[in-house]
Amino acid sequence: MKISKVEAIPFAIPYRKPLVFASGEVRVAEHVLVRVHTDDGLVGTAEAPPRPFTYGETQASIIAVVDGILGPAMAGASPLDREAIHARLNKTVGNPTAKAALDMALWDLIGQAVGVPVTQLLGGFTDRMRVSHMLGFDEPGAMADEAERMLDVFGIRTFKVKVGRSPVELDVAVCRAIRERLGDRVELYVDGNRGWSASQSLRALRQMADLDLTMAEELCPADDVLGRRWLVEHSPLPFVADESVSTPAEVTREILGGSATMVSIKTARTGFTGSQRVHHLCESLGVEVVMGNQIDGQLGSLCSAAFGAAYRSTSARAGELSNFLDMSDDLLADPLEIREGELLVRELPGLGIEIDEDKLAHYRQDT
Ligand code: MUC
Ligand code: MG
Repeated sequence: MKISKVEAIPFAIPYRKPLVFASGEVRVAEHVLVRVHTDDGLVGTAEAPPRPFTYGETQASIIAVVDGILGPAMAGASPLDREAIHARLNKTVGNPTAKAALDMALWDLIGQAVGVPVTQLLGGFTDRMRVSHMLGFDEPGAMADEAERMLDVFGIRTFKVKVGRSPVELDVAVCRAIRERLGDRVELYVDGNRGWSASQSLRALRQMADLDLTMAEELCPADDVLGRRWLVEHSPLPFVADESVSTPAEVTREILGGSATMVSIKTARTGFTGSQRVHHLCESLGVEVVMGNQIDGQLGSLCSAAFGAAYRSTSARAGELSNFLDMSDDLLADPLEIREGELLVRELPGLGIEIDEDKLAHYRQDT
């Protein structure tokens, strides 16, 4: 089995409900579908979500790097030789979501070739993930309405609330409104996407001390090195590193440097191979993890769930797996379904992805 062709297909699907947060916003899912073909007729599939405000990648840059460098670097290799392929890919720095999508497509190929679901190849800890929903910026009442709808319709009981606006009282009021509306039926945590300074962050955490939040994510920039350490030292909550830990080495640096106490694992940026390294590293360091969301579509969410369900620590908490619910449509022939707040992994070989070719023809942007 040798890699014969690598495709990077741009597509665009509008959001019904745009997601707005401190570092940016997403109104249209302008993603890249990656297909890795082998000479024996298998096709491995994954998607790359460009996030210029986090990694500097764009849809055009992902296509250029896959078509011009990464795809040719993989050609002729066996998908089983993942470490050799990564050594070739890593001769080019950066481009995390492009590399992650290619990595996940390789695992999809391997799973199909041996007839085993990827989640079992990875670890096979459980068959499901509890789901956490991410709530983007709006007025307090509207965000409480949205959380209530997610609880009523999908049974979701964990919410990550986007914060990071000024004055901090705006987001404090949002968290208070959601807690007042849903009481102790739900878990709440916050993500600032680096929007606050260290001192604003601590002020906000103090004002929210009675709201029983479970975690605080990336409230201020990790590049504010001493301010961030000071904040983490004084934070009453576990402090999650997200965009500051896009590689295993960054995990080591941020955790040992005292700039975070938990880690968000995103398959969209570290694929399965890199996410395994992050998982094993966190396990060895005794650091808790949460499965994060890169504002993924259904393909990306399916990949996150496959990884999250594979290990004890990644499935211990609800994973952020539901933002595709805000999209107007998607590409999967057999759409994901969240029921009673849970997402089941697919029991099919590989990742169990079947693309609806009519939808792809409709949403692709290169024809
Ligand atoms: C998140 O957890 O921060 C928004 C920016 C990004 O990099 O990911 C999303 C969600
Ligand atoms: Mg985050």
